[in-house]
Amino acid sequence: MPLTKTNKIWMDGVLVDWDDAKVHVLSHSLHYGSGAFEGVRAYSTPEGPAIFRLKDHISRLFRSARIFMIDIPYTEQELIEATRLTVRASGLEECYIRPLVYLGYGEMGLNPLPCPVNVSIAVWPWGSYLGDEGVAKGVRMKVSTWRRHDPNAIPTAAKGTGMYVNSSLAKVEALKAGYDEAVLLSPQGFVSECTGENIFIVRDSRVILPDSSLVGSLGGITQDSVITIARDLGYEVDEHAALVRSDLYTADEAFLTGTAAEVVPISSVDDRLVGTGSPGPVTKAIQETYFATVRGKMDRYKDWLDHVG
Ligand code: PPE
Repeated sequence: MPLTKTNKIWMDGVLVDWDDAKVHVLSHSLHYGSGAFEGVRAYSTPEGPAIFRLKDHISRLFRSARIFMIDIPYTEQELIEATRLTVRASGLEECYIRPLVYLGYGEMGLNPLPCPVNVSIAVWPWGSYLGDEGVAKGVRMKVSTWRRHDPNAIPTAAKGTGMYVNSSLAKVEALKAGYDEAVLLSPQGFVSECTGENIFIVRDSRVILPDSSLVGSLGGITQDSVITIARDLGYEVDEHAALVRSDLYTADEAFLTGTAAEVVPISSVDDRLVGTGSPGPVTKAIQETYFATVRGKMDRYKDWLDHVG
């Protein structure tokens, strides 16, 4: 589906028209994948549009940049304000937000250090990433033949643009084989994460997820929110598990989490139904609470909302 254009994109301190948000073909990041980005969402709440965990996303952007030795020429607070401004300018009640730090046109060659650091923030309306049916009924997963990154080949704690070549390979493989999404194993064979989401299983009402340092998965902000929600709902959470692919086949329930995807049940993995194949009670309770939280209906989690003003 083509993107729905919005009014303005923030580029290096100014709001420019959507059609004018262009970069030079010799931008370093275009050639070498040398950039960092975030995915954030704004939701409609009873008090107007609010951005979910904006501060945490902007902090992660700065951590990603630090890992790549990219010096962002703004403060965290400035990018928080710029994000609010861009959402306000869109006039949208709900949108996806894509802050991007990229190296621009300057010198060619692998050394990124001499290149100018550019920042953009774009917003657009984006429905359920894995489809409304996926959110309601669950998605069909395939364990990818592609492995997730080795943290000593590429730093998995960063959300680096170039790293997503791996995710795209896995996504295309899964789609071509007739599945909705891929789950990737770590180089050592443990369940790591999906192409753009973290993964959880449920067994005997315990909520279990891979240890992100062990398996090189991104420390997801949705994952973190869901861990808190699950504990508050009274479930025991094991966030340091080492899961192998057969744990996915034998789980009572499984689901994935991400800003774009939100909370999505998994109906099958490699053609084995997870539980009954329909979303289970723990997944449903967590999903329902997550949607109520992001839309400002849960007082307990109001601190996670950043009102656009
Ligand atoms: N793992 C990966 C590889 C990942 O890209 C994301 C976010 C997550 C886990 C979940 O992180 P969080 O959003 O903080 O809960 N993926 C972003 C980009 C997705 C895309 O396809 O583009 C997102 O969800 O915005």
